[in-house]
Amino acid sequence: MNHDTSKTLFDQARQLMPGGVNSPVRAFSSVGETPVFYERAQGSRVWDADGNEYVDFIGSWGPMLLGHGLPSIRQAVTDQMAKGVSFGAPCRNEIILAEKICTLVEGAERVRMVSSGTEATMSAIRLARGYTGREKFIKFEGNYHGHSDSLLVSAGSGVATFSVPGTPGVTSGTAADTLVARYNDAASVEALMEANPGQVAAVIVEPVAGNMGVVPPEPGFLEGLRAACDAHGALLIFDEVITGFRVALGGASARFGVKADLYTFGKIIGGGFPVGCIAGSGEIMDYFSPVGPVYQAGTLSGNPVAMAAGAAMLDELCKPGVYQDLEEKGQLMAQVLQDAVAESGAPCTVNSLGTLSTLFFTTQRVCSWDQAKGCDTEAFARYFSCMLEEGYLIAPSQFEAIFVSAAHSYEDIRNFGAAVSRSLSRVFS
Ligand code: HOZ
Repeated sequence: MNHDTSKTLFDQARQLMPGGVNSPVRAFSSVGETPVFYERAQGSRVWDADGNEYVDFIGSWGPMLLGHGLPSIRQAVTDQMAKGVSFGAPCRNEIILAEKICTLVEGAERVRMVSSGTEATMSAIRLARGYTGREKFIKFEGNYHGHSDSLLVSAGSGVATFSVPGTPGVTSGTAADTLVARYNDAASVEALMEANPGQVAAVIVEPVAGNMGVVPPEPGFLEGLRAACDAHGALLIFDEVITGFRVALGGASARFGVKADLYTFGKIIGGGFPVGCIAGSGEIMDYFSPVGPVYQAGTLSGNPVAMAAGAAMLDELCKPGVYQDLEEKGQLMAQVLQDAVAESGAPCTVNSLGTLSTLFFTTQRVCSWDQAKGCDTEAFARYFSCMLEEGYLIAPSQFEAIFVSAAHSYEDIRNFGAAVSRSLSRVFS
């Protein structure tokens, strides 16, 4: 495959942007490759600047749950563009999207729209602190909630990919209020609550971890968090930026039957546009300004074009059969990955939940960050290069998910499995 144009563009980009990118993981540096410069995308396919075609299993890191270039989203966006692109003022589209989210997510009575998942989680923590009058909060090692200061402690995703030890620029004072527990270990949360009595405002968790690779919750883990929060007067925040409207129409909360006090959503609720939101009960949400004292704001929050795209996306997701189709394709992905591991004899393990999967380069069962971080990331990098050469885009990191979309055909997924098998055989030959 020829990548000459991407290489030239990357050289230009590096002069103009740190590392040539606007977000670290997409630089491909951890897998020793030059990033592919996308030219266009449609359905399950992406074409790069050299004209190469790929089957896309990154899906813009989640929002392309139904594939690229959905006609209804394009139409909604075009219609709104003709009426105005940005208002910085209330508009009807905000109500339409907010109403859909409140109908679909149990316990969501109000939402605050923002422009990214990072903003959503950052604001949810601030809201929890304002509501409880407490300063500390608990997060899990290997979970990633975007890049706001207090949430970058022991984070997954790019922070884990580049082994960033603690980020310069985050003060020790800020980090001191972030308590870190072990994922899938509710007892570690209970211990932190007891060691910090009356001080913990919230526990924030990815209900299915997606940023240390995919790690589903063990039975009882989410229930344990709910119980610990109730016992100690803290709020439970589900960061559903990846899982929301993906693992079920009502998100991970609906899938596992555990309610949080606050939810954060992103990616999918913008249909590919920059949108996030915080959702919860009226009692808690009304602590946000202008009703309550917790300040939170944004000119682009509730942007009319992004709201139109998000509403069109949720309408698509509400059509009959969508989640059954997604679930079946996700199961097939898990199966072909397991088959590839068995055929190649590679020392790998597969984790999956619905349309989210990760091929871990370890023989251990992975249910915690300790186990995930022990993976052979060099072997992953060699596998990544083989898959790129095979024409597949997967996240350039061991600590991310393979995203299956409704636009993938069964054949796409079976062919992917065959490519994984060939790649693993090459890596471990
Ligand atoms: N937040 C995404 C991690 N799952 C990656 C996107 C990025 O960091 O650019």
